[in-house]
Amino acid sequence: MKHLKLTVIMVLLGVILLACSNQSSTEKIVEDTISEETNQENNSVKADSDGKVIFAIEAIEGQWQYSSDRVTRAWMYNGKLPGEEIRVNEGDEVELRFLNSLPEPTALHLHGLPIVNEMDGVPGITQSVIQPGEEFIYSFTATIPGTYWYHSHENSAEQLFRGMYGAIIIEENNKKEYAIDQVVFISEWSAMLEEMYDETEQNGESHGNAHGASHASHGNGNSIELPHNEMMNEMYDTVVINGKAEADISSFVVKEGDSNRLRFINSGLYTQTITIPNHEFKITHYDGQPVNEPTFITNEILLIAPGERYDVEINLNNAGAWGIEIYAEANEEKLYTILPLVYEGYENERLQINNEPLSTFDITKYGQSQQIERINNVTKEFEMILASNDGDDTFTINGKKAPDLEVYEIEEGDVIKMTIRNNSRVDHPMHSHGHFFYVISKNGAAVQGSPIFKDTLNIKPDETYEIVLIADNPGKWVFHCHELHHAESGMISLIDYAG
Ligand SMILES: [Cu+2]
Repeated sequence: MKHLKLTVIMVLLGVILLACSNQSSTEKIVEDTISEETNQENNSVKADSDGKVIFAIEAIEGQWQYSSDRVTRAWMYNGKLPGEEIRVNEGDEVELRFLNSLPEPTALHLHGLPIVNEMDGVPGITQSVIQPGEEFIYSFTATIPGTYWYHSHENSAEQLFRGMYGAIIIEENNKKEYAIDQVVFISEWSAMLEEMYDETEQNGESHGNAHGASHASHGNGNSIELPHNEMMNEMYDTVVINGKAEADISSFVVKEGDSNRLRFINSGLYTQTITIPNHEFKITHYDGQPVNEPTFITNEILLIAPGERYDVEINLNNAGAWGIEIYAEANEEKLYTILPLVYEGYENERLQINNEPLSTFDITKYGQSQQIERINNVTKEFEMILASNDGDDTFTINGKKAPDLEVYEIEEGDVIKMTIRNNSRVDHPMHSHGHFFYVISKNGAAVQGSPIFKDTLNIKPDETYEIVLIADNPGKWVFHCHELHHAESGMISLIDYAG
């Protein structure tokens, strides 16, 4: 069996990618007159005289209590974890006036949104990194409704771990009113990792490559040899739901018949499983995009990989106190938690979890099929071979390791068919910036159910998918693994085309 040393994994955790930039200095915020507050309870949301919706977002350090015995020094957007929710209407012009009050550089990626390239928030590719004390205005038009999120794209494994993520919800025009419309962020936390990060900082080392040097002698000074996934399982100890753990996780308190939309977002590093007990449920959206004619299903486990979103509607017709089980597929024993779903009047009852046989949800056979004309005229075909070598300290795309990027050269208007194959031993949730894509086949079998239109697709070991991406948004866009350790260890490619 291949092994890697603790030293190596710590380098892997710490490397800042793509940090250098030759682009012009950060844009300065423009002072506009703020005429009206759109939300009285939320001082960070304003509308200006042109009707623009403006959010003030500050990245700031603070204390965060995950649970009664887990307090951490977190990095948060507006002091919240998850960060300030950006909820806007379809068609809105939106500005995020972002201020970096952290001790280190950062940048803000708008995950899933089909925005213009300069707003994509990838230092070294689309903008200069935002230094401590600097500001940057992210602006976009809320064109396509859905569940999105924003997060750091700089030193991202550490910055997301410390809390730098929040939801962006674009509500449909004429949208259905839900009694419950709520985001459920799933991530993980690690006491060991926090200690390691803090130790690096106390030693006065900069973030990034410093981790390797620092952590080589962590603990008793002996390196521990472990495969990548076992090292992960040693480190991460807690599942976090909406910034809370264990008994501090907020319950959904519901009434029978309540209409609902639960927007699950995986902001962590593990593929997580969601088990909704003794209720029918529908999956209405993949990565914010509607499923064609979803049907109610029961006793199916939903897998959600890093970066993915699933909107779920539960048929609330079975009053009681229920526990939605959420656990990491690769570490059920340690990374397991329960999200309570409690009907009014049952608050003091013991939570019941699923006790029926379960199968795994198959995205390729769900909902009704539908012809998508525009994906039929493929103009270019590419491969994306995902691999790791030398004991998983390096993750590659077509044998290349960032910053030596595999570049897919295309032109505006191309219809690209990409065959993605995972030759490694771990999951790779691949995320395309600035574009959704259609999943058309899995392991040689065509998708039978609803069209699958997503921006993040998990490729498990030995799986092969074909996707079709339409080049309708020119720029330099990264297409990378959202297990951020893998991205920081090389698994990043680039789609590059002019308009
Ligand atoms: Cu990966």
